[in-house]
Amino acid sequence: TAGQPIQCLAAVAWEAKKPLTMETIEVMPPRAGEVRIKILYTGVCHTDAYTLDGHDPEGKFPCVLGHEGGGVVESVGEGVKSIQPGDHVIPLYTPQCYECKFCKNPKTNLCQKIRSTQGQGVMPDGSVRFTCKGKDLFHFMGCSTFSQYTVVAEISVSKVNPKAALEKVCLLGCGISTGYGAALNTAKVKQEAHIRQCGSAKEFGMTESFNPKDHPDKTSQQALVELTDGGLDYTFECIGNIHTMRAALEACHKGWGVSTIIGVAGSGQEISTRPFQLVTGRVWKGTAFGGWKSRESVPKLVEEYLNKELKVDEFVSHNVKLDQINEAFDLMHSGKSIRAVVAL
Ligand code: AHE
Ligand code: ZN
Ligand code: ZN
Repeated sequence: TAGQPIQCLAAVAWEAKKPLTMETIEVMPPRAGEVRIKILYTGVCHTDAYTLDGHDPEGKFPCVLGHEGGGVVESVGEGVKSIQPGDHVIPLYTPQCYECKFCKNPKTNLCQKIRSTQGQGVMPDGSVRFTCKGKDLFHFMGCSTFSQYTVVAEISVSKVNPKAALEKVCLLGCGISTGYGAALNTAKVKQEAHIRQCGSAKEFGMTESFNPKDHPDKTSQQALVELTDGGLDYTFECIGNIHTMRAALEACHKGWGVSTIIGVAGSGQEISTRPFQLVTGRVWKGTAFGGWKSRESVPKLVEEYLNKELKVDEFVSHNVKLDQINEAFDLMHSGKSIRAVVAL
């Protein structure tokens, strides 16, 4: 198949706010510095829904969504040195080129080498590798994992230990790495208990829960500050709601509380708070892909999983087939799933 177009199935997003449809698409061979991957599994993330629902200012249609995949390299383009056919890989929406000024700076993971073309839904040379019914399809987040084959830049590929089940570690392509890294790398949470991964349930180390509806006479931040003797040491906003972002900052303890934004807010939305909140020692931060420098870190996260130091299996709440991918979106919207993993 190397050097030839491949026909395969993909879930195509033809336009915003419409369900994905199953299509046979053509996937061009990888050009110089590119890799073609047979995607075996993909998670579905809220960011896929966010773009599909028309909230993403960078959303381009028609496109192939998906950015939480795992697969096997089918072929590589000219000059590709770091990856070979047969390698088990996780595509990376935050690449790592090792050359740009962001990659050279230990303070950030935000490689900018291909950020502008990635945001435009095209490969670094400005063209696309997908067609369907005679139309070009845009790429998404440099990954497009809702297709049985995809083409990505070499700098957007992490090679992982083939002993790790791709149907689990695909989730290290976004959700798990983002949450874990937000606590570890961005907020720099100190307690061991937290480093052992807080999640959404007791299974992951949760000891308390808080429902603002139980405090109808107060704002969430007022109630939380009272319940915690002055506020929380660390808060994380994961849902992309600007009101929760404010509440999460203001629920932090005066003098030292750190609030980290992970959630992606819709086009045109802005955050606000009284500057006094920052003057009095609360810190507002944000994180993308958990601050992990991706190509060097994802293989290590996979090793942590294999050594049973990092939970991954527990996040897979549902398994579906590619032609049921819209049901995976429904499960996510209804809050019934943690992660539905799609088998391609
Ligand atoms: N395209 C959006 C921004 C979307 C966004 O913030 N994406 C996150 C990852 S979400 C993972 O589920 C991210 O890492 N962003 C860094 C980047 O460079 O995009 C918009 O607002 O334009
Ligand atoms: Zn995501
Ligand atoms: Zn870079």
